[in-house]
Amino acid sequence: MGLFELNQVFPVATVLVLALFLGRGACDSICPDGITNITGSSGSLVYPSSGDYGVNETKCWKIEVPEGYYTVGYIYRRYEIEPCDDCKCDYLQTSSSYNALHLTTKKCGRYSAEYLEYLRLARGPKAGSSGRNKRTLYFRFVSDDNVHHKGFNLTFVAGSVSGGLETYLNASDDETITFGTPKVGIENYPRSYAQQWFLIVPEGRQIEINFDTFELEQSENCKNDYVEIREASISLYDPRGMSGSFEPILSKRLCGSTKPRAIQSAGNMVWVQSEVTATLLLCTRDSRLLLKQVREDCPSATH
Ligand SMILES: [Ca+2]
Repeated sequence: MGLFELNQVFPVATVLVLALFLGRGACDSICPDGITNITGSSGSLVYPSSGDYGVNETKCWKIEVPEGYYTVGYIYRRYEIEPCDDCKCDYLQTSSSYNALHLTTKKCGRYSAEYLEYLRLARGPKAGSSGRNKRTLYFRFVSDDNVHHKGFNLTFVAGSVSGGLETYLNASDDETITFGTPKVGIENYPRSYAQQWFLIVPEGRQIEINFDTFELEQSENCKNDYVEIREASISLYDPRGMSGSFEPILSKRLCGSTKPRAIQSAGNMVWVQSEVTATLLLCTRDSRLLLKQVREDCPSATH
């Protein structure tokens, strides 16, 4: 229905906008005022920065996360866009493709910050994503000539691939746990292998990870073998499962043979993903990480 309405309504606007810009030799009708580029592994998109949005606006943004990540996940912290039937007054559109951006479903509505926070807790750290193997996400905001609201505020984070055997490790007070690839120090790690570890310490405590041995194949952007580390969470929506692939990043992909510095979490749960591809050529030995629970009164790890 939304798309049908879009096709009915937009040809007129398209002709007008094109006519305006042909004279200046510029641009297209999707984002006539250009695109604001946002790059990084996480960040926010806020519009407007204060007050209400203006009249007859068309604003566009492009979010791009670094190579090595799988997708862009996002969640709204503020969402106040004039509600109308089929969102034909003011609206927000999202797409991983620029050319399809103006054709995607128009979204509008007003949701309290408390409700959005409830959704975040219930559903986990993302409301939407750019899709599989898409590191780019576009947003397009359009307003009409009356009734303005406070607009939107979203946070985004690069999403990672998760996979392999899941291992859950709990540490009690001041306990140190050692874990790593199979038969650490005895054999090379397997040639095609993935594993994820969920590290859990009592609430109110943090986790410190120290690398004892670290020797993985070196590759550009660690595209072959790597270890990456994020905070982890449990969603109210599915309390059976822990996840980490869209949580705050504690370390980007790590590879090579330089031993990484200690990593310290903010929360009491951490996700560690290790992936080794079948294209492994170098003869590498093992990687081992030490999980050490941190007392609240311990000094911070060096970053
Ligand atoms: Ca309006």
